[in-house]
Amino acid sequence: MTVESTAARKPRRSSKRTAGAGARKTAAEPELVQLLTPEGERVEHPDYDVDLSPEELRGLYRDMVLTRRFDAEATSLQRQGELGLWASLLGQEAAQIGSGRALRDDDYVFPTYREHGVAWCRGVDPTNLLGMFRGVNHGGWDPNTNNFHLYTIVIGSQTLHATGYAMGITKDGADSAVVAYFGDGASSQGDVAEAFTFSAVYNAPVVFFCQNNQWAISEPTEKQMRVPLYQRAQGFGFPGVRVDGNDVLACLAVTKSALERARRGEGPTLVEAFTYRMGAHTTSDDPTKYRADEEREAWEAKDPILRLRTYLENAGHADAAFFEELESESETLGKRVREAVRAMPDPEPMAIFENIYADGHALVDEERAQFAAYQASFADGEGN
Ligand SMILES: Cc1ncc(C[n+]2csc(CCOP(=O)(O)OP(=O)(O)O)c2C)c(N)n1
Ligand SMILES: [Mg+2]
Repeated sequence: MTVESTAARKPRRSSKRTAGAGARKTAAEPELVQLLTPEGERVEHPDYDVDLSPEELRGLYRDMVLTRRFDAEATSLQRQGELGLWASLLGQEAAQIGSGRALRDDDYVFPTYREHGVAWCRGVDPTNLLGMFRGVNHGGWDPNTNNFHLYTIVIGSQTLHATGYAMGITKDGADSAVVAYFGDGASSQGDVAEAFTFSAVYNAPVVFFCQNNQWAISEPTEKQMRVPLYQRAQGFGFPGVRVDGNDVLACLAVTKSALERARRGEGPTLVEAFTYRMGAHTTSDDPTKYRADEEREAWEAKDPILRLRTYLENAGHADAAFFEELESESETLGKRVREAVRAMPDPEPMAIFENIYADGHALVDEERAQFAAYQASFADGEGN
């Protein structure tokens, strides 16, 4: 259900569209936009819909399977000592692929550190992400190659970058839009409140896509909010909507609608994708210390990949050959990723001073000179 503000001056959808809803099967959760139930049954929603061909549906399934595979490889590589850290997206594939596939090429994404599925949709090579977690590429890639900004670890800060970028789009007179990804924990940050205020007042074309995965490391959502997260938007003067974050179709439909609204010049939307972090916060975390196994088991029944598979099979949209081929593609991806990580060279030490300021900076020059002297002190015959 969408919360519309009076400031947004957008009329509610006509009741005509909802009139027949009684005859249709609707989602069980009152506040949750859902188009595909956990049992894989296609349901209708009065405000949101997607019309996808069997090929497009298989494409979404493929994206989710390959993203999960890549993520599992990364976790294993960290356990083998090949990566310093990994933040798994396990369980959040639908939220990321659904929203990621709603984007246009000229839209811009500001991710946090767990958006591997969105990176996949943007065409960022997974090995780039792994280079960062191996500590060999100094944190990045060229954001403008895929309109996918660098991973941001300072919680919530990227919502401000996204808002500023979106305000710039308006000044350029373009009709592209921005998506800022962040988590339930990040929603408690002052930066996020500031981003909401600025984007609302300046009518910035930005979609705030919050993956409420129920946990901020060991802090449950009860310690972050008194009202459902999506309702916060109302106080800032823009719509908020809660979507089933494990339903790739609903995530696609809701994000598309929010992006279209932004392009029409109607300002921001807060999308709360209600999902679950199935794994640990990162490979440095042990969730058994603070949450019960039953909770994870309950969410396993809502698995985003399984429900789409059930739907594809029941609707006759995918056959055994498709799933077999995908399994072999998945194996190939895993092998490619493992080999690429192991072959990554250590970075050239002085490279850390590159790509900081476009035109150089006196302080960086000073630090570079100091570090060069320090490096030189290890040369034969010196420092003994
Ligand atoms: C400003 C800031 N404060 C604290 C941290 C430490 N920290 C890293 S991740 C995290 C929790 C974030 O939770 P959430 O926003 O729900 O995202 P999730 O990890 O669940 O995807 C915290 C507190 C940080 N990185 N930045
Ligand atoms: Mg969280």
